[in-house]
Amino acid sequence: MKLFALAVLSASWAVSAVPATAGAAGCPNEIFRGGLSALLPECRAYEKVSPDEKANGDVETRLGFAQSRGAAGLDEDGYAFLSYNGLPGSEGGALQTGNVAKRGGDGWISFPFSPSIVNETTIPMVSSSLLISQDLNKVLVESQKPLTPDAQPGPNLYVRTISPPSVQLITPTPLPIFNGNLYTVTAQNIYGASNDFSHIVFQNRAKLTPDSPVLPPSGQGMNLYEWNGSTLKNIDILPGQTQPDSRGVGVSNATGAVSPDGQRVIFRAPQGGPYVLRDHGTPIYLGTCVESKCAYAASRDLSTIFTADGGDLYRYDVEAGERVNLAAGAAGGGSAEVNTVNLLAAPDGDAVFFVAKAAMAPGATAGAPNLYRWSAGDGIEFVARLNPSDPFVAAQNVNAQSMEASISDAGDAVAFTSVGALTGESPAGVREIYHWSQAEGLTCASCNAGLASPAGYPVPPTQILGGAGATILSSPSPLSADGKKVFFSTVDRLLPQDTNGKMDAYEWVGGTVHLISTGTGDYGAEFLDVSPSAKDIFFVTRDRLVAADRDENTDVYDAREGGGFAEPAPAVPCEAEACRPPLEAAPAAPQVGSRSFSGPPNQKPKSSAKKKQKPKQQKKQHQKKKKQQKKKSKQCKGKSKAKSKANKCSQKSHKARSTGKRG
Ligand SMILES: [Ca+2]
Ligand SMILES: [Ca+2]
Repeated sequence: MKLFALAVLSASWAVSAVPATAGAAGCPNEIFRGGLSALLPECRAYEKVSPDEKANGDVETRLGFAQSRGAAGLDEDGYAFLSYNGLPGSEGGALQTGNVAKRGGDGWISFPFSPSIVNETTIPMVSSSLLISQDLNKVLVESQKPLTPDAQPGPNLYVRTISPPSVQLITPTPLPIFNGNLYTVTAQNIYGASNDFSHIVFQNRAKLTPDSPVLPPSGQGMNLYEWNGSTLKNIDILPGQTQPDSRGVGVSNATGAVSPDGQRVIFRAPQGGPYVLRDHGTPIYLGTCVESKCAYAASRDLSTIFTADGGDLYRYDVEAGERVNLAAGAAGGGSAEVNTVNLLAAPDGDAVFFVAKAAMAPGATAGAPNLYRWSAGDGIEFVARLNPSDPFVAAQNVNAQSMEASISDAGDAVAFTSVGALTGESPAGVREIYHWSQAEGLTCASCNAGLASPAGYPVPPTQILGGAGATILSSPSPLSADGKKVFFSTVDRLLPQDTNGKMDAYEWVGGTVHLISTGTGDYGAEFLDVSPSAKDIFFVTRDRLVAADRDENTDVYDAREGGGFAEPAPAVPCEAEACRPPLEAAPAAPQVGSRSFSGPPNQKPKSSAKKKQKPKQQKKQHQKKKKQQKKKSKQCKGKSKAKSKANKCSQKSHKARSTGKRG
């Protein structure tokens, strides 16, 4: 199959560096740190990531999906997000559409990538974005509208490249339509892809290859398919079988089911059987799991596989073909009682975090859910005594999000949630996010020490593990790759300057917490994701943090280290829009494709109950805020005459409270 150019995506990446200018306060980007940005730590400055024109829709709305999130991927200058109404010029038009924003010299530019969902026939048109590459340049999409000349009519899967624009068909025959598209692929059916998207593994009940069994649209069993860049194969044939097993069990792409080179794929054998690794086409059984009682975690390249099986912890070295019981002897002859729900492995496979009831290291309690770290160099170390209801102990390991834990690249630090009051800084039952590192021990990153009524950590810190791609629906990493910073949202007031009583995004580093959103916004903010270097911290808010944000819709923001864009000084300080940051230079025209939007009127999604769409209450609040702003602006107008900088009016003292090392 050939690559076909996509005329509608004619734009290409155009990224140039922002000039650095020495500033009075020591930040090279001081001239871009006006307004609310001046309050940020680490020379960060606010940048609006989502575009001005959003078809009067929100971005990053959940749209009824449980884990509908954007992703920073491995890109330092990009972010993938969902727009509620579709950006002008997007093919997707009406409903939820996927977009990638890239940072240019003058601002962020959005590239919509969702295919058309225009209903051209009596059959419901299907279009969904299923997986995005880590470089945010390739997207696996399903489209009922043919995107290439070689596509047969019907729902097909395609790999769409954003820049330079191209699209490639990967299904030789369309997914059958039966009773409303029951064969349709969802993000949960995607096992993953190689880094370059030349290998894509997904499951579907449809018979898409000659050797695949015919399965009814619903019921037991799945066919497991691998696209290898040119052909589609059924890879669900296990040793001793001549027919596809047709009962492969999904392993989420978020847990890294496909190696970066596409040569290794991990999946589960029939209904709770052992994990099976396909290594360069050869299936290898990875244990003797009974029913659903086993967990796995792997190095990023799938050369090291950890399994918790029968109370023990195993490490399988794929190159050597060796399987070692890491818990043998550690429990003093008895069973280690290793928890079979979750394992969390370091990307290089040299460390793994696990829970076990046996006391295997100093500090552990026999019979309790002890969180341990095993490493090649240090053996088994005790980390913390978890609560039995904590996600790492109890949440089914269907994907990386459910365990609510994240590991550093070197495997020497972990961030996780617990309701166990592990450091005594919050009442039992309040969920907090904890940080543990070999060097610093256990610390509560989100605890509200010394302040009354901690509300706890309200949103699960979810993550992208070492998989080859992150879905659009995947989730943020609460821990920086170097393991030194934790990011989260909380309604707790962790700093005196957080006065809004609303959720805000925070950064924890070295025992100190910093506000990343303002702490004073009417609507508050929610953390989304960080870039691998943690230079970019993405969050969503309805509050306007830069002058260029003129709408009541939610926007994705980046609190970027050394960031910010040039804003010309206003002609008259603190006049019409008093006390707001200076106006930003006109942004470059959004590169949303070369054709204008001409779809049908926007439709309401079926699952609208959970969406954040300007509820009446919020509208009222906004009107109230407008009045307050007017009032404040008058007050400020007076003050501004005495001030040299217009934006001083909105500034407040922002000294970070050092919480020190705890626990
Ligand atoms: Ca707050
Ligand atoms: Ca806005």
